[in-house]
Amino acid sequence: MDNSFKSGFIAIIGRPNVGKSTFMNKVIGQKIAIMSDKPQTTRNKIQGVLTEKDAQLVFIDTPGIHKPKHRLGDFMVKIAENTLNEVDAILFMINAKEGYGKGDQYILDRLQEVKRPVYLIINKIDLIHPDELFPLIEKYKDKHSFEEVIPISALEGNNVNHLLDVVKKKLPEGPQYYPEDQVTDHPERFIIGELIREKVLQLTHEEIPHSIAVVIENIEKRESNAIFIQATIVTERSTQKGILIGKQGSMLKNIGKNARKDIESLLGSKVYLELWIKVKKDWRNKQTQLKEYGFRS
Ligand code: GDP
Ligand code: K
Ligand code: MG
Repeated sequence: MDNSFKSGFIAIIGRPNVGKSTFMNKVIGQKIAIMSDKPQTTRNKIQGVLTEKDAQLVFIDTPGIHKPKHRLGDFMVKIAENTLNEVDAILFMINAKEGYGKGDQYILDRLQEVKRPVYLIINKIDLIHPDELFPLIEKYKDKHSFEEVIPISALEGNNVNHLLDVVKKKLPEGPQYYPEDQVTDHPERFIIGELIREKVLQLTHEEIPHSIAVVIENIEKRESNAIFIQATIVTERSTQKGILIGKQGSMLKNIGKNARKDIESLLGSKVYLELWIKVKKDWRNKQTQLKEYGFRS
């Protein structure tokens, strides 16, 4: 019998929207990475820690790897690429429904220089017929020497435990990096900002989702166990500010209502959320603003 404790860092990479954050939350059993149907939802690196009796798996949800279009995009891609050489395993995730594309080739080219085991994770198998799986596997097998190919549905949970077993078995012996009750490396303040950003992503369209940042100004515990939070949504133009406020404030009200629910379940207490909107022209291209909003490389 093998009594050793195994541990390691596991990067999840793949094109935008293949389901990386969904997978991470499923594994951790808690919402620590926000999800939406918009590409570039995830901007920072987020670690999710899964601790078991005999192992600790530290998953790293990276921003998608893609060709950058502005400084923020540059920052996001750099984070994803730097991560690859520091980890013990890489999960390269694809969308079963979309199949092979240029975006995958861009990532596979980057993987050429990386000497780490790469697992091909075919996600969203709930969306395809089983017959479609084999040709898909054949297509990708030519492109890289994968450690193993594992089809899953991150949303429904199919085969996710099998994936964990396979990856765990091949991790090196190692220490428990984090206490067993810690599920993420980010402070609550960061996740609260992300949950607010997620609601903006889910409720708005076109250029709005990518043009905003959320700054948590204040978190205060008040008597009676309620938590009072003030946050600012930063946007690039006053027209965008108008959209975010909505008719008679309806949009902002909705963002606040939905975010508050998620924050309450994160913190386990009653939350009062006060949202403000501020315009900062072209913040995504300004180094000082990027730093101020927490994007440090
Ligand atoms: P990311 O950009 O790779 O982090 O992708 P997200 O986790 O944000 O997911 C993008 C979209 O795909 C969301 O709308 C998810 O609900 C959806 N999604 C993720 N995994 C699955 C899955 O296994 N099946 C289906 N049908 N949808 C999924
Ligand atoms: K997404
Ligand atoms: Mg994501």
